[in-house]
Parts: sequence; C-alpha cells; structure tokens
Amino acid sequence: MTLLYKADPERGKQWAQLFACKAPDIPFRLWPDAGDPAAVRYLAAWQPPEDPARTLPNLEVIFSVGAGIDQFDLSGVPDHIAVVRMVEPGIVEGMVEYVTQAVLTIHRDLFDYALQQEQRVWRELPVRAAASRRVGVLGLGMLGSAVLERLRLFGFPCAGWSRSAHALPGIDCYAGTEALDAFLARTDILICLLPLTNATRGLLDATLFAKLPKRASFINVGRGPQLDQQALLDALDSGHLQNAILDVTDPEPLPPSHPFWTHPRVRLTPHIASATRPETAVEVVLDNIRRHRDGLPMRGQIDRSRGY
Ligand code: NDP
Ligand code: OXD
Repeated sequence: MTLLYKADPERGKQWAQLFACKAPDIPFRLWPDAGDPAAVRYLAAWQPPEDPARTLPNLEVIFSVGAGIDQFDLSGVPDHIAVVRMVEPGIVEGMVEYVTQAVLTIHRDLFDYALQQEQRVWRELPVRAAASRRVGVLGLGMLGSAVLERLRLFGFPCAGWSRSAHALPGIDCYAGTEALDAFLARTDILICLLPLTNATRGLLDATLFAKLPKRASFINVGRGPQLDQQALLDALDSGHLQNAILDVTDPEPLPPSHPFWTHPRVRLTPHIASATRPETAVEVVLDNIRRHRDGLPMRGQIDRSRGY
C-alpha cells in the first residue's frame, strides 16, 4: 500500500515526515526511489510518470499535488485509476490573499502611483468607493467562491460565472455561455479562476475583452493558455483595459523578450498565487486514502468527461 510522491523534492521531505508521524502504516517513497513498483497503490504528483499504469502496475489513485489537473495527460491514465485534485484549506487561503491584494492594488490605483513614483510626482488621485467597483470571478469552485466571499466584505459588488447554476450569499451568480456577456458587461475587475479545459483554452480573447466596460482590469490566476496574450496587450495599449496582473502565463517562464515583462500596465508573478501546504494537504490525502479503502467517494475526484 505504498504512496509514491513525485513533485518538488523539498516539499516531498516534509510530506515524508508528516506521513511518518501521521500514518506510519503507509510506506512513503520519494520519486525516483519507488521501491517495488508493484507495491505502489497511491501516487501524489504534479506530473505522473509517463505511462503510469505500466510503470506502476497496481496503481489505484493519482492525487494531484495542485488544485488543477491540466498538467496530467489523462489519455495515458486508464479509467480504473482514480484522479483526485487537491482540495485543501492551505491552497484556498493563499489564493484569497493573492487575489485580495491584486484587487486592492488595482482598486487603490497602485499602478498609477508606481508610474508617478518613477517620475517623482506627488499627486493624489480621487479615491473610488469599493461599492462602485464591480468585481467578477470566472469560476465559482473551491477558489472562486472563497475569493468572492472575502472580496464582498470590502463592499465590492461581486459576481461569479460558472458552468452550472450556483447560489452564494451576496454574490450575483451567472451560469453558462448564454450568461457570459451580461456577467462581463457588469465587471470592472475580472478575475480568472477557471480550470484549463478544452472549453476554457483561449477563452480570454479580444472578443471577451471587448465585452468588458471601458477601463476594466484583468487578473489571471487560472492558467496561461486560457489567455490570448496578444489580445490582452492590444486591449491595454488601446486603453480599453487599464491594468493586468498575471500570475500564470504561456509559456512559464515567459521568454526574456516578452512584452509583458516591461509593460507599464502589467504586473507579473511567477505562478505563486497559491500552493499546496504540506501540513494540510497530507491530512486531506490521508482522509481520501481512508475513504478509498472504505469504498467512499474521495474529495476532489475529478470528472474526466468535464476535464476538471
Ligand atoms: P474547481 O473545480 O473547484 O472550480 C472550477 C470552477 O470553474 C467551477 O465553478 C466550474 O463550474 C467553473 N468552470 C469550469 N469550466 C467552465 C466553463 N467551461 N464555463 C464556465 N465555468 C466553468 O476549481 P478550483 O476553484 O479549485 O481551481 C480553479 C483553477 O485555479 C485550477 O484549475 C487552477 O487552474 C487554478 N489554480 C491556480 C493557482 C495559482 O497559483 N495560480 C493555484 C491553484 C489553482 P461548475 O461549478 O459549474 O462546475
Ligand atoms: C495548482 C497550482 O493548480 O499551483 O494548485 O497552480
């Protein structure tokens, strides 16, 4: 019943200690030291090995160490192997912090003040009330709903968009392609927290940006390939969009010559908005292993037909 860990080796050492302490009955191995491959039933990975079913013939569950699973090539994972994404409170807290700071950076004009500072200009800009800045989140899942719940407390009018209908206190919920235009038309700060699937790849394009109000801003914490990067540059350069904060790009890292690095209206961070915290993630994985052993549904098991 071995669990094999195949992701960042430093965090792997923390996982190893936590497993030794909380589940000494489950042998824990750190990739590439898999031990007897036939003993591996559980794999915790950012990216599984190639042909996981052949490499690990008795594999039963792949746990993503991240909330997203788009980095997995599911075509190489047979149906009898369950795939589970990371649903744990540490990831949620990190994302709430990151998006809150990004929204407040935009809302309190810190892009403009940074430009003024470069020119040694000391000039007040009018402060806009949060109640007049409409925030909209693409994705109402574990992360999107938590982010909105926090932003609502600042007084921003909040809305979210998802595939299926949701009802969240104090949030205007929009669902489905037919509701997207109305959601965009009421959104001054757009945040992407969608998983990368065939349906969301390239979704953030010129047509979508054109549907936002003039001088809206954009925050991408979903995945780089959801964004048409040239369309964003065009929208910023034409003044239709005001600012962009990007934690994810395509590729990662961006090449040194990419215009995002130097664009005065773009802030970049290297995919650090949020990360799994070993202390809380190990608890969740252990709970899911227990559930799996007891024949109960695991938390975060993905639906392959939806791709997330
Ligand atoms: P969830 O699976 O919990 O939520 C996904 C949400 O997106 C759901 O509300 C879902 O709708 C909606 N959605 C999916 N496809 C569509 C579509 N085609 N049209 C409309 N809505 C859609 O995911 P999480 O909230 O946990 O995570 C979201 C993403 O955030 C991850 O997949 C990952 O890419 C990214 N992420 C980024 C991190 C970073 O550091 N930058 C860290 C962690 C995650 P419905 O509710 O109807 O199913
Ligand atoms: C994740 C990520 O999906 O870090 O967890 O992007």
